Amino acid sequence: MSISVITADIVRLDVDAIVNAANETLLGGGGVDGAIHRAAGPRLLAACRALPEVSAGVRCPTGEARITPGFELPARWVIHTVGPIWHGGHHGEPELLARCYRASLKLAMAHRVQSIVFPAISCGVYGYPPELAAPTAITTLRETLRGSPSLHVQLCAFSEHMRAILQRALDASTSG
Ligand code: AR6
Repeated sequence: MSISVITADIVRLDVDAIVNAANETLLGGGGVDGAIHRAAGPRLLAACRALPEVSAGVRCPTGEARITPGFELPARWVIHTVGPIWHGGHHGEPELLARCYRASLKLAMAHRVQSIVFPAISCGVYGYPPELAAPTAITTLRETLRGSPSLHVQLCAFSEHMRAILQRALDASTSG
């Protein structure tokens, strides 16, 4: 297992799976979700729409994940997960964020994915402070990846600021 930090537009990456920071409808949105839908083409929206609703309008509850093909993306799969909206940190946000990483990795492993890239789930529109999200992401990945030596995980920043935060959290987790 390896974890590294990169700066990139996630839709351009030629890996087995990219993770989408979606919303519970799975019908697209702004941020990385919008970019992924634009790059994957309309079949992605059709595939998402075809996923069953677990309650009215909800195809993926917060903290869970779903998988679709990547269609026109270089990535073979898109793993859609729904991060928590930040409400100050005392509404279960860290556990829900950890569940996103766990659920996404579990789906990846079930599909024999060997390379996967995560965006900074919840750190955009959903308002999760990156300094708090990064250690949770990395700790959860490390715990979940124990025993999966062949999986390559990349954390994808979309700005230098986010890259520095992710790299610092990764360095802290290896030196500890
Ligand atoms: N490649 C990599 N990272 C990106 C890209 C990209 N192309 N575009 C944005 N980011 P956000 P959230 C970064 O808002 O906070 C959507 O409308 C971005 O800079 O995409 O989980 C959904 O439909 C930030 O660091 O996701 C939901 O309604 C990170 O990705 C809601 O936003 C996540 O920002 C989800 O909000």
